Amino acid sequence: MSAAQDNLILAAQVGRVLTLTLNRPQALNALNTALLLELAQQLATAEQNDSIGAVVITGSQKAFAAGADVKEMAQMNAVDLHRDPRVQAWADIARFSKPIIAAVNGFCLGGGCELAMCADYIIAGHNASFGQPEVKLGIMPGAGGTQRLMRLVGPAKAKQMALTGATLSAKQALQAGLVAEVCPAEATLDKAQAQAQQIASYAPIAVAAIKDCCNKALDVELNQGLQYERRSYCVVSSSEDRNEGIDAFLNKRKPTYQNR
Ligand code: DAK
Repeated sequence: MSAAQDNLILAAQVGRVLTLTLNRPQALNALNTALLLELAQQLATAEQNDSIGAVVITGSQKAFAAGADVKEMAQMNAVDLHRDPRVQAWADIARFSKPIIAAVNGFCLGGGCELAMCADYIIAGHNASFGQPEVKLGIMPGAGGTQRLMRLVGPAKAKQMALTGATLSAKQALQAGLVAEVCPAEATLDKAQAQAQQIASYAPIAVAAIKDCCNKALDVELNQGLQYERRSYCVVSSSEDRNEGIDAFLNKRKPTYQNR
């Protein structure tokens, strides 16, 4: 049976925002290969769809995702790992060019935490808990957990989390810089969708360049990053939407962006 037939991802577009809901409630949304491939496929389609300006990824009230699927991983041998299709799916998810907000309630562990960190930022419900418990299974984070945690929360917290497998509460995750905002669990998705609609209402060329430049800052040293930003700024400034945005401001009207 194909992933699409399983409905492992529920997709719903409202306005310019696509919400993708992880849908394996019986396994606390554990990320099996089929689910990951379907998620990557949904994003690939959204990438080409100009009517989508931003994406929200969410799970259930109980779990954003409790990690990679341990039952599936238990069946994988070294050859399977060598040919692991999840690797490409993770890379595709991470390089999606439009903004993604992760709306996280409940367990956000292992690969679940890694997926949330692939988003541009995380909005968490009070009941959310974050962790990289792979070490407790004799393995280690395999989808960027060590690298992204180090950049988001710094060495002390990142190593404490990855080496002990301890979880952070939503409040602790906020203090550590892992999440952008904490709210009541029942408000998480609405809040993420509202912010995604706001972002999606802006000029797509500017939004994509901001995401790209912010990500670049994680890869290069300051001077290179500043040069990259300068070039991007010039490209964005040559867009028609730049003229529209400034003209709309000066004439006290709402801009209408054309993605040009
Ligand atoms: N995988 C598969 N099934 C899971 C699961 C998981 N990660 N987490 C939970 N489930 C399943 C449980 O087995 C149970 O199913 P049944 O036994 O009823 O069939 C059901 O979900 C409900 O779980 P519990 O009964 O355990 O629920 P509790 O509320 O008591 O406990 C829990 C919730 C989240 C504390 C507990 O389920 C738990 O500790 N889960 C495992 C958390 C974990 O260790 N996560 C890290 C997994 S390793 C890679 C990319 C990524 C990764 C690796 C490689 N490459 C690209 C190479 C990532 C690795 C990981 O994430």
